[in-house]
Amino acid sequence: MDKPVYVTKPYLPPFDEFVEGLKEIWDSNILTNMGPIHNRLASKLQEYLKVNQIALILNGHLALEIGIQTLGLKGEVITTPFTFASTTHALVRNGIKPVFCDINPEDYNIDCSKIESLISEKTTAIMPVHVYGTPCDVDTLDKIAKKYNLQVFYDSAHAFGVEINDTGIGNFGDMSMFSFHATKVYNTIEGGCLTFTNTDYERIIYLLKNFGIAGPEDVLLTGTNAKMNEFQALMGLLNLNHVSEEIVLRKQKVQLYRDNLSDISGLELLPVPKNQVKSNYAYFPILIGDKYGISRDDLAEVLQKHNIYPRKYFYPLVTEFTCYKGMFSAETPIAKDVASRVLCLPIWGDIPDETILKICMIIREKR
Ligand code: T4K
Repeated sequence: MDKPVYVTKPYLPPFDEFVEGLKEIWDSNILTNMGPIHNRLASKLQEYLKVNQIALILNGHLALEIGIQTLGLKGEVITTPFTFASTTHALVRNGIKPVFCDINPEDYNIDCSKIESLISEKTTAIMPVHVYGTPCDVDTLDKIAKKYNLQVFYDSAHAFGVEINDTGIGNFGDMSMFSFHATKVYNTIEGGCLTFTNTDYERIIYLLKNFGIAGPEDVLLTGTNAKMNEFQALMGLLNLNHVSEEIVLRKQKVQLYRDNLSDISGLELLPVPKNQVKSNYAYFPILIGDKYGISRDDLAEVLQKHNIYPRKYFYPLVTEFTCYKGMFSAETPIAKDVASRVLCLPIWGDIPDETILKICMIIREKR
C-alpha cells in the first residue's frame, strides 16, 4: 500500500461544519465547564443511546474511575483480563483488587458460568466488558448480581449504539461507561460518558468530575477534573449527525471481509450478531488457528511488509503486563489462548473496498 493502513481511521466531520461550529464558541467565550454545547450534546446522546441518565466525561478512563467512586466499589471486583489496560487500571488505581474470570471462546466476553466460584465475602461488583461491541450475557449477569447482592458496572467502551431488542446497551447493570476516543465508532476526540438509572448518581458524578465544587464557596468532596470541553462537545455534536451512516458503512465492510475470509481454513471469525442485537461493527477480529499454517505473529509481519498495521487487541493479557505480572492469581486459559491468536483487521466506514480485498488476498496467500 502507498500509505500506511492502520487498524482504524478516526471519523472526522466535514471541515466546514467544524469551522462553522467554532463560531458559537468564539461568540460565547465559554470554552469548558459544562457549557451550552456540552449540555446540548448530553441530551442528544441520551436520546441516541436510549438511556435515562447520562454524564459526559473528559475521557473513557476517567469515566471508569468516577463510576467506581460513585458506585462506592471496594474490596474485590470480578472482571476480565481480555481487555484494554484501562479496565484493570481503573480498579487498581481505586484500591480495588481485580479478580480475573476467564472468557468464553465464542465471543470473548466474560464466561458467566465461571463467575460464582470467584465470589468471596470481599466481592462488591462485577465489571464485564462488551468486547468488540458484542453484548455480554446481560441476563445471566443480572441474575448472579441479584443473587449475591453485587453491583454490575459495564465497560461499554466498544459498544456505542449497540442495542438488545431495541434497548440501549447502556441500560443494563447499575452503570455503563462508553468511550468516545478518536479510535472508536463515535468520537469526541477524547471523551466518554457514564449512563445509569439511579437519579442520585447525577449529582455525585457532577461533583466528582468538577473538583467536588458545589458553589463558588463550597467544596463538598475530593473530586478530580474530568470535564468535557466545548471543542470536544462540538466534535461530538457534529459526529452524532453522521454516526448512523458510519455504522451502515461499517456493516458493509464487515460483510466484505466475511465474504472473502470465511472459507480460509484455520481462520475463525466472530459469530454474526444475533437477531435481537443491533451491532456497531466496531472491530473486525480474526483468530489464527493451527490449520492456517503460519502463526498470528507471522501473519502480522506479512501484513506489515505491505504497509498494513492490524493490532493484537488484546495481547498481552492484562495479567501479563509488567506492572501486574505475578500479582494476581488467574486461571484464564481461554483468554490466554485467544490473546495469543487474535488479530484485529483495519476497519472504518470509508475504508476502500480494494484495501479490504487486498488485505484478504494477502491473508489467503500468506505472503
Ligand atoms: N475500556 C476499554 C475496553 C477500552 O478499549 C478503552 C480504550 C478504554 C476502556 C478507555 O477509554 P479511553 O480513555 O481511551 O476513552 C486505542 C485507544 O487509544 C483506546 O481508546 C482504546 N480503548 C484501545 C482499544 O485502542 P492504542 O494504544 O491502540 O491507540 P493507538 O494510538 O495505537 O491507535 C491505534 C491506531 O489508530 C494507530 O495505529 C493509528 C490510528 N489513529 C489513532 C489515533 C489516536 C489515528 O489514525 N489517529 C489518531 O488520532 O489504544
